Amino acid sequence: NKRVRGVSVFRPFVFGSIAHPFDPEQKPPNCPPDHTHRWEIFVRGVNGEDISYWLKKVQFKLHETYAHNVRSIEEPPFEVSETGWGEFEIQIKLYFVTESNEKPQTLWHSLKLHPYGPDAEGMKERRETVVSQNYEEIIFNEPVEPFYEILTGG
Ligand code: SLL
Repeated sequence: NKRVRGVSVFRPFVFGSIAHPFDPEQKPPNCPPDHTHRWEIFVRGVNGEDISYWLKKVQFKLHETYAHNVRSIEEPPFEVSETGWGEFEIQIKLYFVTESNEKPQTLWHSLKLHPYGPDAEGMKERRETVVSQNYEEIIFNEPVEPFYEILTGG
């Protein structure tokens, strides 16, 4: 497969987490008693843009305290929903469509459950949704021709 020389193609996306504290009275069914939050980790397009034409699969590696802690999501939405009590680093591995010939790329995200701010102690007791997300751009340098066609809609 020939590469398109001298060309770089950028594709934007967003990845991160959103966490909601439970109402202590309303824990989800089958939820362990020490869990305090429901959270999601996700990789998505900017403004809901479809990214599945270049992103084939996302593997999220959760903390080892989770059963089946490696979660592979093969189609959009590329996200995992869980409950828990603690913050940890999540490894996110991006797999590109077969035509791309590209190796997977790894990102890291710190799952945030608690709001941070000047009053750190008090903040931990505050019950609010915590969003932690990053805008990122993936760069495909000298993509192979079939992938270049896909990327540019050619
Ligand atoms: C900590 N380093 O000690 C972190 C680890 C692990 C979080 C946090 C649920 C596990 C389960 C969970 O929230 N694990 O019961 O499935 O703070």
